[in-house]
Amino acid sequence: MTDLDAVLGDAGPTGLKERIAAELAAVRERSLAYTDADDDMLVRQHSPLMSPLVWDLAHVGNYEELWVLREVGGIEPLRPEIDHLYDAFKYPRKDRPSLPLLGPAEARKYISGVRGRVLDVLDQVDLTAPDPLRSGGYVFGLVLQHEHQHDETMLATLQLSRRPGLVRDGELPPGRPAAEPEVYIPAGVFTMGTDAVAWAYDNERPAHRIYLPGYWIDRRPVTNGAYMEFVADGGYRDPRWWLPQGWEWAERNGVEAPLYWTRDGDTWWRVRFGREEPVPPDEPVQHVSWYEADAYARWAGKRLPTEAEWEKACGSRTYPWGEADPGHLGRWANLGHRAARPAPAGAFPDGASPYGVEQLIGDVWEWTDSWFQPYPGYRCFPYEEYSKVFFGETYRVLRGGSWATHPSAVRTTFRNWDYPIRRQIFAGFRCARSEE
Ligand code: AVJ
Ligand code: FE
Repeated sequence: MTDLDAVLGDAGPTGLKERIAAELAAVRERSLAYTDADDDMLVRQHSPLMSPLVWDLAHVGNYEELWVLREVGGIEPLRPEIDHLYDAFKYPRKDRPSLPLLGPAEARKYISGVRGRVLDVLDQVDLTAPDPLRSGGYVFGLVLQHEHQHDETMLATLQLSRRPGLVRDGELPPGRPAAEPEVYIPAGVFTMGTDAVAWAYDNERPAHRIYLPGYWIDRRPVTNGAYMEFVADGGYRDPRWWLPQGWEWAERNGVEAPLYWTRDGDTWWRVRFGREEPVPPDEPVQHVSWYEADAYARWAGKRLPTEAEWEKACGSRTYPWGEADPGHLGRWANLGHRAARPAPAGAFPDGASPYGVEQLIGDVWEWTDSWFQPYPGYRCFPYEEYSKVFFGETYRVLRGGSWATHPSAVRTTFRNWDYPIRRQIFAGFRCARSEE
């Protein structure tokens, strides 16, 4: 059971409330920054894969109203007539532009109204109450991480829009060559998942013991330069490397390189938030689907790691580097839209795990060879539509967060998932191989 005292920390409930209020302000500032554009940009459909940005903006407020105001605060619905519009299971993303959605100004007004009342609930709520939604401020962690996840989704939509000037970039540390490209993880049992991380989702629980035979794993994510060798070697034209459904997907969609890449002579270019630039060889490859990652791994005589292998390589700590909060010290990982790209391979030696595996957290979400399934002893909380309805053999698991992921919405045990054909997300991978 999560240790409440550890959650409350030395500053106790008051301190935790201050932290929650600060994080709520920070995430809202982020959401408003990503939607600080003309109305047409916010209401139009940039891709059938994505909602209009104004949908995400109001949806995060509606979600916050559902869980904090109604579920915990017992407050009557503010605008019950709009609930169905922002229920992610009612209307698929491609149909949302045609819905009578709140316009940008109305959406901002609505979510600001919700937030004002949420801060009142935060003031009154007892964070030491036994109720699992109140205890340790779980419900606030739920809405915080939810809004940050939609902010990352909005960045993927902004990238798809190819509109320049809307997404700021930033400085990143330089990369450095790797001593050894692979790390050996010896056979043995480790603890997967968590019972201790206060705001961990139900799919990260419970902590359970797993035995893994010895295996090798790449020290860093696969870089653009390495991926270019696969492309140059005809990787996209050789069905040997592809699962049949992956080969069929690539053929049907004319996939010949990672999304946003174009070739000009011998040079690969990419469009990044509306800017054309040469693809930097030393950055982790991004915007590849699970099928492309799997094909590359096979071409390299390797495979994708399972999520258990990925998590073990982190060393069974909240973060590979320990407990230190990634938000404060940028020396551990490239997170929270510090820059609008992955950092060069080798840029975060201090973020390495006890095994010496690097850049596990941040930069690019990493595809694993695992389907999104419940852990033994999984208990659904607080609702089925976050994890449970996605379990099965439809979605592949991604780990580690990307450059666009906020530090509060990622950790060693955090599990993301998506269709294997998706590549508009900030996803890359690293390879593994079994002991002979
Ligand atoms: C965990 C990123 C797959 O975006 O569908 C947002 C997160 N869940 N609103 C998603 C989520 C509900 C979810 N992923
Ligand atoms: Fe959502």
